[in-house]
Amino acid sequence: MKALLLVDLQNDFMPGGALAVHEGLEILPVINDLLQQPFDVIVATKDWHPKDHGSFAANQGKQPGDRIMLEGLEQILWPTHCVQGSQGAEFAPGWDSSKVHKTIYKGTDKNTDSYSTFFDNGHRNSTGLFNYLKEKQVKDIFIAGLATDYCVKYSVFDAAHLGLNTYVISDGCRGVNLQPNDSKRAFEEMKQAGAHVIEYKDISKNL
Ligand code: VGL
Ligand code: ZN
Repeated sequence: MKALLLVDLQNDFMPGGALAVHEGLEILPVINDLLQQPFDVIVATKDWHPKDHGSFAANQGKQPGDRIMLEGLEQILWPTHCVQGSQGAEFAPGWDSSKVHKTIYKGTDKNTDSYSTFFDNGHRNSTGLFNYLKEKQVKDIFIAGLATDYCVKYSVFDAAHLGLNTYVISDGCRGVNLQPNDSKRAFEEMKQAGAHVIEYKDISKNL
């Protein structure tokens, strides 16, 4: 079975949002094209933080971009984003979210961030995504969304390590780019981890 995994297509990651990926809107035509393809399973994720989340700079009396230790892990601090139940945490407009079969929530524990859609950053708890994919007998996973250099990257690493045939649709992703080449480097690291980095125009060859 083949799954499409759409990562964090939420208002706060789009232009005007709290943690905006400046080119985020550019992926929406690709996302809508992907949603026309014959995937067996379509999963979307939501970054879904309690308002007292430890990754929010404001909760630590620090600035976004500062780094702290959180439960023994280095944590980059972010602007307050994707607070559970807020408008910023809703799916962004411009893509057909009615096609999603299952939504996975992550980052719900205030003391641990969760870039990967499979496990928290400490690999201590799972989100339920892998169990769901196993139930559906998914062997191939196609991943797109936001942000290339955080949640997409770590989801791709975990998918590949879990033994899934992992494809990243590069034109269906955009990054935060705290450093200018972070997204480019992230795609290289995903390849090193065993994932296939493809473009949407090559999807039919790989589906
Ligand atoms: C993300 C930073 C913090 C992401 C989520 O979706 O890539 N990045 N929370
Ligand atoms: Zn987050």
